[in-house]
Amino acid sequence: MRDSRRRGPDLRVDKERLWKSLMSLAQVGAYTDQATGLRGVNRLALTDADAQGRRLVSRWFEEAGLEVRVDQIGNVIGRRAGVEDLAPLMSGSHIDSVPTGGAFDGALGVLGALEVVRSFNDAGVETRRPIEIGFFTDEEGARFGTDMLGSGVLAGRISLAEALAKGDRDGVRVADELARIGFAGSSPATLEQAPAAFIELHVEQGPLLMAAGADLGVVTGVQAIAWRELVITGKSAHAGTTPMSLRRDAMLAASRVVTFAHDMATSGRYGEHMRATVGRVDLYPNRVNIVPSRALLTVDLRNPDDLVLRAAEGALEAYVSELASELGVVITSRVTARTGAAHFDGGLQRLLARHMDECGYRHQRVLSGAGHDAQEFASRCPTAMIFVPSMYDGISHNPREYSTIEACEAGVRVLARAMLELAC
Ligand code: HGY
Ligand code: MN
Ligand code: MN
Repeated sequence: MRDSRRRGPDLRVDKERLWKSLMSLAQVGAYTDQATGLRGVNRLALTDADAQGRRLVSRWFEEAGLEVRVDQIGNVIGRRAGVEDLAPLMSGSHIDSVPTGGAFDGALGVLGALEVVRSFNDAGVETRRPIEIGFFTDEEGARFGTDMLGSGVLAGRISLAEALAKGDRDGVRVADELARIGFAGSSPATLEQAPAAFIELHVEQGPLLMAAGADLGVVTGVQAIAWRELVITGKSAHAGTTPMSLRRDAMLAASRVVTFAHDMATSGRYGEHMRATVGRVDLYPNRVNIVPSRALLTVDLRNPDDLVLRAAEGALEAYVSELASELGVVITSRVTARTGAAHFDGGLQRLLARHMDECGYRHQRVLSGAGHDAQEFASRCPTAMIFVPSMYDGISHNPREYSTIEACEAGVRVLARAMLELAC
């Protein structure tokens, strides 16, 4: 009898089937971007669009013969039994998106892992280890303010209670949204058994691989990330009658924070890779003839080095308290997300690089500027990521996000080979 546990050279992955799944999922939450006229994706976590995507991908998991479970934070994991009852090999990513998302961010990692399972099924592959593939709740953090929420709970970094209690800008809670969309699962949101390994496929969302002429990236780790929410309280006043010296202008304070953060990132004092972004400003009353009394703004700081990031955070906090007394406003600051620099497993990196070499793919090591679910697993098991090049200078969190079918196929082919080796 043919050895059903093929270690064989190459498994055929079906790039057309992969692409069809990617493009079908991209229709869920699709919108036309005002600025570019491009079709983008808006599947904010736990919205109806996310729920529709969840149901679609869960059905695909079932059609691929997976035993699907939903956990208490809404993570959805499909299990393919192994010949032996060993710790599973895991792969996956997210299908929630930012409001101006593209077809690939997260989706490629989930549907690429599904394509591996479909290819194993086609080839009659049996693996020693069970294989588990999944999508994790609110990886983006764009709605509830904390990124890698579902995978952070699963890996034990965030408590389930804390995650369920998180609210969006309208005060709608995670727990209520999970119940509303029917994804308040019952399976424990804990890794009772740490996976044997976790591998995530993802688009680079940056320019490095294309610039280097690389076909794929072996990800060395993820930079440190800290998100803050600042609330600035001043005093509303008449725009015409209030002398400049008597104002407590929340918008002026907010604008000073924006320039401080930008100058901090471009000064070189925190290294060449320091990043600072004020992505959200909510202003009140937000009317033409009233000095703003309240500004809520978010500050996203990132650096490859944990200590340097902490120093930058300290500088921001010190600036904010000086600014408050200078402008006569009150400023509160709350950390809403924080993940330290993550380092991926060296052995798995070498395994991925070997498979890329055997397939003839040019590759290079790359540190991820974006956060990923994989970094949560890195604290629990050997973890690695494969990057697929992003076109158009790596633009992402923008409908222009694009990777070619050949690049996606290359990523899935290496993922399949690595999973076959690790699961057999
Ligand atoms: O913000 C990030 O790095 C990721 O897109 N969640
Ligand atoms: Mn992502
Ligand atoms: Mn993203």
